[in-house]
Amino acid sequence: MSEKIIAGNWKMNKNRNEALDLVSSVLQDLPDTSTKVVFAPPYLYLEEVARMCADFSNVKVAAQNCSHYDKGAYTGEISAQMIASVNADMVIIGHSERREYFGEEELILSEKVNKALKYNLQPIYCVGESLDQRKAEEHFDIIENQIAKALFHLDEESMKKVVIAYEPVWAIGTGETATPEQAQEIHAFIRKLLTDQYGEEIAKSISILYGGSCKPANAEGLFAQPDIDGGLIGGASLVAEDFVKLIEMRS
Ligand code: 3PY
Repeated sequence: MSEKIIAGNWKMNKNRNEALDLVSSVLQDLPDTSTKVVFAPPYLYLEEVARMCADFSNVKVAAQNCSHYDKGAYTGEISAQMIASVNADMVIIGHSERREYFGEEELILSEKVNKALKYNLQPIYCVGESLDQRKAEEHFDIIENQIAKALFHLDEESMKKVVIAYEPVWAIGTGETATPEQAQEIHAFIRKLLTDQYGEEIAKSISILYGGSCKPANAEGLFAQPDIDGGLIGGASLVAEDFVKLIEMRS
């Protein structure tokens, strides 16, 4: 069975004090749950956040990106090994903002997935179509391409460690959300791709999260869908009470 997960992608928000305050508030009000809770703060705070979460077995810490290089003369880059060395557990790879503003494509993203796995970080691999692609009814092809090219070289053991997040680009930072039916349709399609490639048992064990303006006001319908295992949360993860509410709703 796939794990339930609520992951907060903070993006480039919060100074150090604000970051630590947010984590303490969430931990203080953390519901008693087996749902996996993930904080993805900016790199700078990973070590301290990991330390704060160390006593909570279901709370994990993720970086928002990692380099596709192992190490060396790559000014400004942060490697998967560095992220693992400060006790983070996971890394978001291929968020649409990385694809759009930093030109990241499948070839590089598949290498980032490899690097994450090499250093025992669980990848949260993001996929999603733009509004134009959806209007042109290309969304299934786009998602298939994003998944096949970056993930289908993995063997079964590696694939089992991957989390997938479906984030329609038209629903990110726009206040728009996919309807539960639209999201479920894509999640079921992703599950089918995984089944065809790796078999039903592995496909059922992989968590597929919905992202894209997911918040307490719209999460109920989304989380009720059979193939939506949780959420990758943007803005609502920056407000402790909203994030805690989402954890409760997914518990
Ligand atoms: C959003 O909800 O805006 C996100 O991009 C989550 O990753």
